[in-house]
Amino acid sequence: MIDIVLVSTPIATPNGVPPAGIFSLRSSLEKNGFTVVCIDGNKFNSTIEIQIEIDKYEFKWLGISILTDRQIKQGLEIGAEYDNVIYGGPPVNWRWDDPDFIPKGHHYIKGEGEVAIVEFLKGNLKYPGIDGTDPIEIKDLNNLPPPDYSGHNYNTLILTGSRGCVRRCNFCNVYEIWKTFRYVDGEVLAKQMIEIVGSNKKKQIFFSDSLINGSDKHFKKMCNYLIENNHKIPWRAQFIIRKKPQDYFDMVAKAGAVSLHIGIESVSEKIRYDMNKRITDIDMYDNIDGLLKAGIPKLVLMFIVGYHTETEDDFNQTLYFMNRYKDHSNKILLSPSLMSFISGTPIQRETEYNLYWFTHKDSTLPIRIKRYLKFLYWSEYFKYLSDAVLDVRINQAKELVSENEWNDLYQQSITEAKHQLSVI
Ligand code: B12
Ligand code: SF4
Repeated sequence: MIDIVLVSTPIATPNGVPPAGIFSLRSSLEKNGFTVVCIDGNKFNSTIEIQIEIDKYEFKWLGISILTDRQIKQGLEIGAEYDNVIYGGPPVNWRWDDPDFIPKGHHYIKGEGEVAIVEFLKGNLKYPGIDGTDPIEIKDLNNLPPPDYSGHNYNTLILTGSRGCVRRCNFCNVYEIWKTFRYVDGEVLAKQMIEIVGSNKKKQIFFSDSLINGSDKHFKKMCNYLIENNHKIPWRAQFIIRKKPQDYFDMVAKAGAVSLHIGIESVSEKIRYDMNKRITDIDMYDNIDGLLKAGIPKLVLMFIVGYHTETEDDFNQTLYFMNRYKDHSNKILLSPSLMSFISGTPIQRETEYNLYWFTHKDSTLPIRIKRYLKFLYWSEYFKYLSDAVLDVRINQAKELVSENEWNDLYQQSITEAKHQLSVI
């Protein structure tokens, strides 16, 4: 009899990335003597197929991992067939407290699961986070073993170097979910990378951190350990811009970074400060230029189009930016999002902001959509986007207005975008 079968709910765009939650729980459980089987829901085509796989095992508990709100329905469908179920994952934090949400007798754990699930299996149902009580954060991440992916073949492995964030951008909910910033010692993290990759040189690490260089001291420690010990492990991560010399960017490249996601959000320095992003123009350009010069193969630059204080002049700086880097578009991928409300963000709670959002003449939905379409048009023109991404993004914006309104906005945006291109 296995103590627990852990199953992850499939996501629509897995990109070959493993469900790190269940493999992180597995290593903590096994360290404490429990037997575990992990089932990656992405490997199956339907709920029924997942249940058939689950039914191959005799188990005491079934743990269902739900990554985003989009997986809630299927997660509940899977669990509905069993009595001995425990749920976990980010959406559980804000949806599961409704007493009618899950069948009687099912359990759930809020927050980080590594310690709580061990306590649950030991029978300690009073441990914080279980069945609606407030969870507590794990103070020292150094005590957690890295996720155990053994027996499962992935080319990319997710690893966590830190939880929480050192920044406070006002459109973001990360620091509401993970209240304190905690990190794994840089040298310990480098050793975990080496351990989970093993002898397979093709494997890549994908860091789940909000910012891999949130603690700059430990980031440098990790990079230097990998460089000094000649470990060439490719890794991808989210990276924050800071004032740094060129040898810092060279260190990042030498340590194995193959792709860095950077939240630029807006080309306008004023808007970045309004967002509490607090990155100066000088630092933004120095970092992009420095990372390109160091030879990082891919920079994924994330943008928010249509922030409520953005004016046409702020937005138009985007075109200058795209033109400036056009010779590097094979190394730069632009990832725009249309500004929207995320629950739990400071800005969503500000009444003044809400009034502005709904009533201000410079920040109407049609204006925001037009800017977004121009952003997409220019990105495609300069080859910063793939066609697949372009279609998905256009369709997302299309859903926000009526068909007639969409056709007008589309025509106007393309005409204006072409005109602006012709005069740069
Ligand atoms: C990597 C990642 C992805 C990857 C997916 C990788 C994968 N695993 O398959 C990609 C890039 C594909 C992705 C996509 C999306 N993502 Co995402 N993603 C993340 C990210 C950065 C890391 C997840 C991770 O691996 N964490 C590390 C592991 C160890 O943590 P964990 O999974 O949370 O598991 C812990 C606990 O949750 C708990 N737990 C988990 N499962 C279980 C099960 C049981 C039984 C128990 C007891 C406990 C438990 O214990 C674990 C250990 O502490 C998180 C943010 C973050 N830093 O966590 C966002 C995050 C999960 N994503 C989010 C979102 C919104 C999305 C998208 C919807 C974005 C979009 N608009 O397209 C899409 C959804 C895709 C889809 N089609 O469904 C949100 C979810 C919020 C929500 N309520 O929906 C998050 C929290 C980011 C955020 N701050 O908003 N994502
Ligand atoms: S947007 Fe990124 S840098 Fe800003 S608070 Fe959120 S996770 Fe941190």
